[in-house]
Amino acid sequence: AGGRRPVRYARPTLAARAARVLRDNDTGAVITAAPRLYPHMWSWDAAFISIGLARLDLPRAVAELETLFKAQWRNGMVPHIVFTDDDAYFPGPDRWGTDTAVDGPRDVRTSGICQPPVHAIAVQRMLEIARTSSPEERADAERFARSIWPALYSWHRWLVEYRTPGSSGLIAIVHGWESGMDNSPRWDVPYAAVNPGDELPPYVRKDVRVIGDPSERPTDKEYDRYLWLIEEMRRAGYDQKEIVRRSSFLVGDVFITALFAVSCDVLIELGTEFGQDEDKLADLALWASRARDAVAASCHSVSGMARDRDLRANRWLDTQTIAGFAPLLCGGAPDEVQLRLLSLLDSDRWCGHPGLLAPVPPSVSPMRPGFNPRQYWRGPQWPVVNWLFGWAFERRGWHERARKLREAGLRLTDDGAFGEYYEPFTGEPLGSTDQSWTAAVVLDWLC
Ligand code: 9YW
Repeated sequence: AGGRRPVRYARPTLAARAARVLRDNDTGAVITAAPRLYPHMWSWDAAFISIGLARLDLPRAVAELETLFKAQWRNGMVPHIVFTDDDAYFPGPDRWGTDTAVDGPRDVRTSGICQPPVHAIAVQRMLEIARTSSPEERADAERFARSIWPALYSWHRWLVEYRTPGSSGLIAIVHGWESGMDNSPRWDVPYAAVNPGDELPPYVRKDVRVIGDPSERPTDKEYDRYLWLIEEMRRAGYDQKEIVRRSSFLVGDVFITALFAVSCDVLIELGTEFGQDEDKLADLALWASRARDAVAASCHSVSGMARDRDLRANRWLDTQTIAGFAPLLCGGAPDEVQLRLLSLLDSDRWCGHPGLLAPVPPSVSPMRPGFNPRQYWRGPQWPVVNWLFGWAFERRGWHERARKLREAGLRLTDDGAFGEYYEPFTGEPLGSTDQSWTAAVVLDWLC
């Protein structure tokens, strides 16, 4: 990690540095999520990266999403990692063993799980940006949005077809990595039921070699469980129905469900503009409304916070984290609940905490027992999560709130280190530096 904050960059310099990070992380084939820690393409990172790139080089932004969607599985799943040849990251393609998966892609090697569906949002944002540019860029972006639409639709259809088991209506994940919030305390209860057997093949972590301070990363015990779930899936040959039926982890993820609802709305907007099939637009409308209802139904009666649901143990997970604000992303909760959530978000339990360097919502409330200001998804602030709330607030017409989140995000990141995540009180960048998606959202905030 990058140590203390030496300097505050002025905006033009910050923008130039962010652009350089994206250029430097470009292998020619993909823009890696981070230079050393993550030498591959990650699914939701690629979406954010394309948004940042759209300001710099639209064809490169388009190519990035095309590369991701070339790795889309034949059943519609967009995989969470598309591997490059670099072997500095574990688990790599051999450990995943998806080469023989029936639905896997040909020609590329990928992981066997997914990540949050933010890709439609990225396409729409790229289009908006291109429309402020030249007529050629505008036409290119429109051509791209039209051509990628069916792949986005089939990705959303996969989430509905394979990942909405049971009656909660929530989109289910089969691995904490699918949430994008790997070791969030959201998953502590369901992970406690994952028992890595003696049959877990041995492995050596590589992340802790790159990040000098292992306390910023998930623990070994957590990693055993992550690897065990992969082992289960691999044994099931990545047959989704089988995995959802049997894996030892199955959780309705309220944050993904909210993002899905709003991404379906965005796809409808794009599809309407580009004359896509009416039946498909109707599907998307139905999926969006079910997802929104599921998010609203998950809200705790006292706190108002949205909850994940452990679908194996059949119970709500009351752990309060940033994901509890999911209804603010997609709407659909009763006004009174929404107001409660907004005032909670502003309160000293979250953004209004007097000790924060910048009023960016931390991954876990600093007032919560177990809050850890340095460890990954257990306390630090993540600029991309801030971007998502800002984007959603803008879309919902809450311009002043969106502006404040943007300003706060820029205050957090003006050290120019482009940390993967930040210590909320000191603003120390943690995890990787020169993280691509951080640079990308900073670029979007600055333009
Ligand atoms: C890992 C790449 C990814 C993100 C995830 C984040 C982290 C990878 O990095 O996971 O090996 O721990 O949790 O959301 O996509 O930036």
